[in-house]
Amino acid sequence: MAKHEDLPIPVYSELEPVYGDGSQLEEAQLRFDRLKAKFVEAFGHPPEVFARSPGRVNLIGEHIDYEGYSVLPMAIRQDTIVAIRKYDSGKAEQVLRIGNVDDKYTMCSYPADPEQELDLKNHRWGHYFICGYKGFYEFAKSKGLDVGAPVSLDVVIDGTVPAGSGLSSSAAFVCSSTIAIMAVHGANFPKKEVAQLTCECERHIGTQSGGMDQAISVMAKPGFAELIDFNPIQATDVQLPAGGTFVIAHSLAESQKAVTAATNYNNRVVECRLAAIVLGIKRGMKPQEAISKVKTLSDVEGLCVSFASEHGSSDPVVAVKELLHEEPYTAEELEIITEENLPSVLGNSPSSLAVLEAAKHFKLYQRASHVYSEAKRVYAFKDTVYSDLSDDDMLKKLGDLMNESHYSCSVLYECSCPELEELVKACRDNDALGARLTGAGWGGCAVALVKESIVPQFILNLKERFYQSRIDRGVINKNDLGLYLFASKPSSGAAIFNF
Ligand code: NG1
Repeated sequence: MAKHEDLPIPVYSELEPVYGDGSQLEEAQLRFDRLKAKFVEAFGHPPEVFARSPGRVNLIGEHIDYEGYSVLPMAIRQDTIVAIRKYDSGKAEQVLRIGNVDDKYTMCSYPADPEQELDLKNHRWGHYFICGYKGFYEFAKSKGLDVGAPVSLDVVIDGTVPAGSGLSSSAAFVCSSTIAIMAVHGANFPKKEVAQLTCECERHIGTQSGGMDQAISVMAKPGFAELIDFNPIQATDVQLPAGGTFVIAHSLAESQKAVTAATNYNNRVVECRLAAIVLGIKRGMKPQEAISKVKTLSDVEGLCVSFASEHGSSDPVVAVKELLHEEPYTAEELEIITEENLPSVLGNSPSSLAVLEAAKHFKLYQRASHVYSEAKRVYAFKDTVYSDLSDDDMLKKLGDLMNESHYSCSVLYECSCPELEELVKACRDNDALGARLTGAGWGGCAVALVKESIVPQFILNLKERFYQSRIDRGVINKNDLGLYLFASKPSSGAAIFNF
């Protein structure tokens, strides 16, 4: 039997296989009807095909996917739906018109040239569609597929994953767009290839992202979290223990990942790369060899483990503690160690140059300690789920691992913020077994593991403790609370709809 990741994106003629039945199905039907109506209103024709891809919550394994380490997310029910039609405008210039059911996002148009560069200084919401568009053509070219000359596309988007929330609204958008573009061109690729190509093409937005969000959005299965491995991408089902529920709570601080990339997300990617190179050199690699061969901390894990074993341990963090120093590194010191100027160490990539320009110093010790310890926690989480502990002990252990992960994100990786700290504390004070920030951080959501029997009370308590004052101050509307605070079950992955 073909492996799950080798199968193409499923194509359905009805909504049930994805949205189940009951109120969720009704809600989905309304959204598809509204999307279609909006499409006809905007373009005077119905769409040819629809695609959807979900957001995700990462249960554990933060900021390690781009270092090559496995992560453990699950898809949530909130998703992005794309309606699309392709046509030949008959003119020399073909155009991509991208509308949104939410009037806040005004119609964007772009030329149909797949080689176009995105104007990153002027961030527009439609840029995420263009990431998928460019990715589709790049992939087709790399595979020698003939997908014809670019023609015009009409598109309308409907997204329910809250933006800047750490729930991967960007990946839901990029994946559903890429899949819609693929479907309207009559193509369908294996899930693992769609996961890989969507990860690469989202980098056109300027973040040096890992592949977690796209992989789970494309490969999720209802009822399971997935252990996602990279190089090659694969997903292993993880059945979560009965009796526990994951509650997602928004800190109401928006995490603007693309806009703050140089000081936040990409900064950490660069710090990890520098930490890996320095560790390689300290373990005997020639500086030039380390610069050309070492891309991630997983590349030098073997060297760190062999160092640790000389000190009676198997933990790479031992090497970090001995070989790196705790005080932040200056650019000058790193240039002496690497015998090279930093821009060329980082291959002069524009996004890395922006990081170097913005950075005062580099916290290599702290970032590497986080990555190696977090990578271990992911496996400890999975092993706990498969252990023969009683349900109660298992849930307690999982909660402890989540708490440790949050501490590491907050103190070593410094990707939390005051609102997330307040929220995580409120979750723990209200009997969550564990709580942590989820996703990139610097705002966005926390995820809490809560005993199923107390979920309604937990939600009420959190409303009182964290949200009420914000409702009173008008930060959010009380009727919208359900968008920011909800329990979530593992949902389905990407799909194409031909009605
Ligand atoms: P979010 O929180 O969705 O922006 C980002 C990255 C992930 C991963 C996490 C941190 C993208 C598309 N996603 O997720 O790959 O690195 O941060 O664990 O950049």
